[in-house]
Amino acid sequence: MKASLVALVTLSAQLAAAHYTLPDLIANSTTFADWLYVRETANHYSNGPVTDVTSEAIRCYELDYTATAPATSIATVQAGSTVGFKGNDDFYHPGYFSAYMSPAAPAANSASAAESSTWFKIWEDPPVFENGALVFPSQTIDEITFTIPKNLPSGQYLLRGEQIALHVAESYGGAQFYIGCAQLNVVDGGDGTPGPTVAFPGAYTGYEPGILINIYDLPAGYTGYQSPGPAVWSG
Ligand SMILES: *[C@@H]1O[C@H](CO)[C@@H](O)[C@H](O)[C@H]1NC(C)=O
Ligand SMILES: [Cu+2]
Repeated sequence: MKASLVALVTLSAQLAAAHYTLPDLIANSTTFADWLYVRETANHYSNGPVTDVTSEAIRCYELDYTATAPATSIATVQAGSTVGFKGNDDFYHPGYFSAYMSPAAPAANSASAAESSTWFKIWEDPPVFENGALVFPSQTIDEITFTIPKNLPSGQYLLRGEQIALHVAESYGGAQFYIGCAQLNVVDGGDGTPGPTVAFPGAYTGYEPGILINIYDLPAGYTGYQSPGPAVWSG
């Protein structure tokens, strides 16, 4: 009995360790402190994922819907520059990475910002279908980086990084969403019109072939990973 308790405790520790958060904004080639520019998430201690795509948590997963945004700083970044998120651990799970942005009114640190259909996707790193199997972006990296589109108009934005982990996604609600939202003031922007836009919640139903999928037993005639959400706006 004692041995099985030890085994259980060890297993729980491994499960907890196999989750992660995205607490650090990367900008200007610098990795900033935990939760300085990224809204602190409700899983800051548990590291657990969001699994309900219809919940408010799917937007930014804030610890507190009213207090977290104003408590978080706003980072000034240049359009066309490289930004990203560093995790608190390697992104262990096989999954699909993407990044979205939304204009944030009245400001990036407003709790009520970006609650409607204003989010557009600026980057993705999908699995590749090769020799009958899905090959996933590296699971030994602990950061993702990408470019703020050069033509993005200057202004206040939220930047939402996401991994949809797919290791237990074969049943509805099994996919695990690891999310972080950074608060940005974009400068030196252009006159592009970002789109198509979606809302969070709303962007996903949970039944998309890129979310409800058994990655270890692909359907007959499978032709490749279909990214959930809108197409990437590259500016
Ligand atoms: C990044 O560099 C720009 C240009 O020098 C500067 O205005 C901005 O404050 C820097 N951002 C951060 C988060 O340090
Ligand atoms: Cu996990």
